[in-house]
Amino acid sequence: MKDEYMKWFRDAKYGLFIHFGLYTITEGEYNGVTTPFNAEWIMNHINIPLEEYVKLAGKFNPVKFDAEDIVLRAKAWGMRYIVFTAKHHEGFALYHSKCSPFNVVDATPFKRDILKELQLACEKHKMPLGLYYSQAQDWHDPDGLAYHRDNAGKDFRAYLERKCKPQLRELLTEYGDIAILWFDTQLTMTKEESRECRDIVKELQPNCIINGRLGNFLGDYKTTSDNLIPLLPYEGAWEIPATLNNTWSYKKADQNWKDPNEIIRKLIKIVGRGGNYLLNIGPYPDGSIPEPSVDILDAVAEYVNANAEAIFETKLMPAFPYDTEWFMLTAKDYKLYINVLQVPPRMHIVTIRNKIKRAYIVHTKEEVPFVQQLSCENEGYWEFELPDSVKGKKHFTLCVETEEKCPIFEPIFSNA
Ligand code: JFZ
Repeated sequence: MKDEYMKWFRDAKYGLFIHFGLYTITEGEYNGVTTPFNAEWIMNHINIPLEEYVKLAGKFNPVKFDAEDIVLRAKAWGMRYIVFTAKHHEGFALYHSKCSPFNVVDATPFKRDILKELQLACEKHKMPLGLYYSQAQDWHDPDGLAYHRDNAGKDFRAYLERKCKPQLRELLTEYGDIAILWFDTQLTMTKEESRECRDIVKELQPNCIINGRLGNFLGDYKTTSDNLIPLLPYEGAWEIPATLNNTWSYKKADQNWKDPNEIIRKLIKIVGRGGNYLLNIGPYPDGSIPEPSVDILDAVAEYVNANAEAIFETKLMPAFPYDTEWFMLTAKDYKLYINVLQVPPRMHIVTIRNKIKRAYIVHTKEEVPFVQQLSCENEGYWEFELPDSVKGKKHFTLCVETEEKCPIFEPIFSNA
């Protein structure tokens, strides 16, 4: 298969995004002004002069950053890969870059190579590591682009040759196997410029997967707009980058944390439609993980770990024609998973035509008696007798083994 190297990614379904940089120190606020949007954009959005912004480096000292803890938490949360900000739009490198002294080792009192620590922890625990890299926007380099700014007069080719391409080479030769190169905001890059970046990745690490934001349709998969879930199943490989509140890097003023049940619902929707959920944390300035993020991901992990077979290695399935609130579907060959998010007093489902062989509760393996017949409107009608072990629970998943390889959903209007 031409994209065999993509298989692990398509099966992985659920990853941890980490946004960490100088912007973290601001917590979304500078000189008493709170940025109105994402905290990692603060320099751009509230117009902090570069000569002021670079002084943040002297305060960067995340002494509680613990790569081992982060990787072990990601595993406990059921996440199958990590994507970490090696260099965001601010231009600051979270690794010891030899081609730019504006980096965590040379420019801060912290002096530790954060990316090296994360790489070693990921290797130790067999966690695929991806790197976020802003390949066009660089608000520190005089020839790097900036969104919503006049970029006329900048020599972008000079920036590509002086910083972007050498840093890609550093990242792909000095930090082990890189599972994903997660590019971002190509802005006015030409197809040729995107192609040059792709060629470096594939020359140095052919199996490294490239996301859609390299630009000019040269990625290996589709990256949706932030937090935007496609309504219908999507055949290709795709991933949605998403937040737990409304910012990527930590923002004191943004305590709009999402409910774990909303995250579970989104995860099942995304997986059922063939995608990956890349869910973000933005560590505090001291490097530790915000408690609300931990609480949410711990709660989501209860569902993910109890029902892992209904999430990972699942396959794309046709769109279920009804808008259901209390359950959502995922599928494998000869298996349909009914992910019950609000446990009903009686469980019956219509409009599925598959022939049931057996049904069981995923997290207990308890067999579940069932009735299969036609409804008064001649639709497929399934009814299940739920065991006491799931009554009163927040959620559970029922696996229905079917005679057929793929789900068969009734069209809403048919004369059959
Ligand atoms: C970008 C970054 O600007 C942001 O700071 C964060 O890192 C996010 C994950 O990626 O934001 C984007 C980029 C592209 C789109 C939306 C937000 N888009 O294509 O819709």
